[in-house]
Amino acid sequence: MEKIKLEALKQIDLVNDLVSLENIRIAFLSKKGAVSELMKQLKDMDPSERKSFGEQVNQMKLEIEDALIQKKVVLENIALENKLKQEKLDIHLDQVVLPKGYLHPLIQVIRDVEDFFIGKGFSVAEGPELETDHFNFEMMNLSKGHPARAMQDSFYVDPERLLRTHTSPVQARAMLEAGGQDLAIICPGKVYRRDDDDPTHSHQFMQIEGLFVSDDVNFSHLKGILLEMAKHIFGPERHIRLRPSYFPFTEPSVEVDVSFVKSDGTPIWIEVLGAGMVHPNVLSMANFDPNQKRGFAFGIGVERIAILKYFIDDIRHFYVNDKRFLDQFKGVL
Ligand code: FA5
Repeated sequence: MEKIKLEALKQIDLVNDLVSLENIRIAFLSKKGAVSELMKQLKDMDPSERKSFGEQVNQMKLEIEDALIQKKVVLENIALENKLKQEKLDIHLDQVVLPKGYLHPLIQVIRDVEDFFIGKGFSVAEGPELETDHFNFEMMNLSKGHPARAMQDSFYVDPERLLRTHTSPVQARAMLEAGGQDLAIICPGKVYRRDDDDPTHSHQFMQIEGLFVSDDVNFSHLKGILLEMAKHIFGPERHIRLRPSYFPFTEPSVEVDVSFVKSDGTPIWIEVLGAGMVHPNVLSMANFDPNQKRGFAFGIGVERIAILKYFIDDIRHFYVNDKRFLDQFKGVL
């Protein structure tokens, strides 16, 4: 009896599926099963033994039944879980992988120049693209009818308002806001001129204005920071050259060229910006005492920097949104 019981319990323990479990039940508990066979011995037994034998067989039957039921619950749960797993309905849409955007090469150049000047303690200022004649010209020492206005012919909205021809009006706005206090700002932004488009000129382009006003600033500070900027943008082997020039809002004024080696190996200079010491008239119009404060200023052509840095042959590539062109600047900065 004990052998039968142990054998039944062992088989129940090892079984892994419901069909085999049912076969075990049949083998031990059905009418022709091992336990029923034991019961059949009862009728040939001495009545004195019959009772306790019967009780023991019943007890064994109960134990085997109990093990069968417990195992059945376990196997049914496993079967249910497997079924649920198989029938699981995934309602997610397939993942749509969108291409990752990147910055336009001109914005990359602006960010690079901003990084450089922010590192030097400058802050970034902004001004309106639709500017008044007053700020675009008069506050820049270009009174009405000044002949130098012809260098920057523009798009007028009405006689007093125009699309700004340079970022220099931000100098005047920032100085007025500073209320006579020292300041160091740069201002990147779009500017507009009635220029004919060609490989190096556009009617809309970008500039980065720079202005530093303090008690003891002089021309060598201007030269030093521009040289350092050129090396930051183009690499340590670059040099700059300053040529005397004329802007009504700076005195003295210079045009700044950066050294460049053409693809055939010829070294040349290419103009990238205008600069100079802020004209005393510009300082006093913005409520600074020109006997106490001096300043330097510059206006960088962003496209020119990008053209030189990335060897671009036509400025118009920057504006037509040809992905074949733009894709070349993925992750440059
Ligand atoms: C000016 O606009 C002055 N406001 C710069 C300045 C600021 C001088 C502060 C002194 C002090 P200019 O017109 O030279 O200067 O323009 C500056 C730069 O803008 C040029 O060196 C050139 O790189 C770029 N630039 C000028 N015109 C165009 C154009 N049509 N298309 C693309 N870039 C241009």
